[in-house]
Amino acid sequence: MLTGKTQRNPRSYRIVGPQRQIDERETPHPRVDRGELGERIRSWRKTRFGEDPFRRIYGGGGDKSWNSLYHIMKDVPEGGVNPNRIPVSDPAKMACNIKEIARFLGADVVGITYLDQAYVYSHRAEGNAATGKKPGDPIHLPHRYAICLGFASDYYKFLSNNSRISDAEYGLGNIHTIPTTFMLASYIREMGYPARAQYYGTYELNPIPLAVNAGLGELGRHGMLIHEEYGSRLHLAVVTTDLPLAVDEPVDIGVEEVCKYCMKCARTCPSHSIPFGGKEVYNGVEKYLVNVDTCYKYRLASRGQWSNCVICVSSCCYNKPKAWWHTLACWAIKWTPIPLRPLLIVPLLWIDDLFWGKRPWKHMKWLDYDNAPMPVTCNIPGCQAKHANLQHKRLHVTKPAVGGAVS
Ligand code: B12
Ligand code: SF4
Ligand code: SF4
Repeated sequence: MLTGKTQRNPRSYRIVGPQRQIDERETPHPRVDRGELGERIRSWRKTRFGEDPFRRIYGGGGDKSWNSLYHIMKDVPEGGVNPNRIPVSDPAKMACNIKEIARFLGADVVGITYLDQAYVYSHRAEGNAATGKKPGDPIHLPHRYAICLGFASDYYKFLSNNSRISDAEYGLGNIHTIPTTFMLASYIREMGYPARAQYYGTYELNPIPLAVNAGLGELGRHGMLIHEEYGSRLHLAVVTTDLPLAVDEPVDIGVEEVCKYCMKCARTCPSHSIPFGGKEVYNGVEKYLVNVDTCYKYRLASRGQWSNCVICVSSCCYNKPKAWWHTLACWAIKWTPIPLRPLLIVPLLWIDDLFWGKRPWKHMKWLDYDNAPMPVTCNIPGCQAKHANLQHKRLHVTKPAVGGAVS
C-alpha cells in the first residue's frame, strides 16, 4: 500500500492514530438511500428536483434527472492506455505541463500529491454498467499520484442561498468536474500512463484531504477545503495516475488561527451541525467534526425551493469576490508570525461582520427565479398574519426558528 508522504505536515488537521479506509456504503448518501436517516429524507432525496427542468439537468440522482450529464457520464467507459509510452525525464516539468493543461481544460486551481490509500474508499456503493462493477465490490486504485482540481463557483449567485439560483450554480460546479477530469485522464492515457478521472458521481475517494495535501488550501471548521482566493466555493475532483510528477506542499494560509476566532459558519448554520468547540479525533484524524446527519436533514426545510444548502460556504469569511483588499488581508495573515496572528485576525473579523454582514445573503432575481423570502403562515394560535419573513415570525416564537432565507 502506498502511503502519502508530504514534506510538510498540514496545520489544519493532525493524524493521531491509524486511519481505516471508509467503505462508501457507510457514507451519507447510501445511508439515506437505505432509509437509515428516516423515511422523510429518503423520499426527499428521490424527488428533490421537483418539476423544474432547469434544476433537473444538474442531476445527481432522484427520479427526474435523466438528462443530466451526471447520469450520462457516470457509466461511460474509460479509454485504453497508449502502448507507446512517452518517457518522462523531468517530473517537475511534467507537473507544470499537467497543471497548464488542467487549467486549459477548465479547472481554476490544480495541485498534486501522493495518492494516500487511506482516502480511497474500500468498497463501492454503486455499480457501474461500463466496468461491470457491482455495489459492494472492493475498490482497487493502485496509482501513485493524485492530481487535485478545484472548480470555482460564482460568489454572487451563492449569496442567494438557499435558492434555485444557488442550486444552479452549485450544480454547474459539479457538472464542470466531468469533462475536465475526463479529458485530463484521457490525455495522460494517450501519453502511455494509466489514469482515472474521479468526478462528480464517480468518486472512489475523498478529495478533501488529498486537496489539502496538494496545497489547494486548508481544512476549515465547516469540514471543507478553504482556498485562499475562492474560500470554499470550490468543487473538488481528482485524476489519479502513475505518470511521474513532482508533488506540491501543503500550504499555511492561516485557517488554523482564523477558525479558532471566527466561528461564522457555526453561527449561521441553521441546523447547528458545525461545532463551536475544539477539534475531536475521528478515524485517527484530529479535526473539527461536522454533524453530517443534521446537516443532511436540514434539507427537509427546503419546502421544494432549493436542494443544496450552501450557507456555510457563503458565510465563510474567506469567501469574497476577487478584490485587492481580500488579497491583502489573506497575504497579511499568511505572513504574520503564528503567535501574532490573533492580533490581526480579531479586528479583521470585526470588519468582516460590519461590511459583509453576520449572515451574508442577497435578494436576487435571475431567469424566472426570485429568492425573496416566502410568506410564512404563523402557527401561533389566534394569529392570522401572513408573515413576510422569519424575522416577523421570530417576534412570536421564543425558540429561534430553523431556516435560511426561504424556510
Ligand atoms: C455525502 C456528502 C455530503 C453530505 C454529508 C456532508 C459531509 N460533511 O459528509 C451532505 C449532503 C449533507 C453534504 C453537504 C454538503 N456538501 Co458534500 N459531499 C458529500 C460527499 C459525496 C461524500 C462526503 C463523505 O464521505 N462524508 C462522510 C464523512 C467522511 O464525513 P466527515 O467525517 O464529516 O468528514 C468530512 C470532512 O471532515 C472531510 N474528511 C473526512 N475524512 C478526512 C480526513 C482528513 C485527513 C481530512 C483533512 C478531511 C477529512 O471529508 C468529509 C466531507 O466533508 C463529498 C464528495 C466525496 N466523495 O467526498 C461531497 C463534498 C464533501 N461536499 C461538498 C460540498 C460543497 C457540500 C455543501 C456545501 C453543499 C451541498 N452538497 O449541499 C454541503 C456542506 C456540508 C458540510 N459542512 O460539510 C464538497 C466540498 C468541497 C470543498 N471545498 O471542500 C464535496 C467534496 C463535493 C465536491 N464535488 O466538491 N455533502
Ligand atoms: S450545508 Fe447548511 S446545514 Fe449543512 S453544515 Fe453547512 S450551513 Fe449547516
Ligand atoms: S466561517 Fe470562519 S470558522 Fe467557519 S470555516 Fe470559515 S473561517 Fe473557519
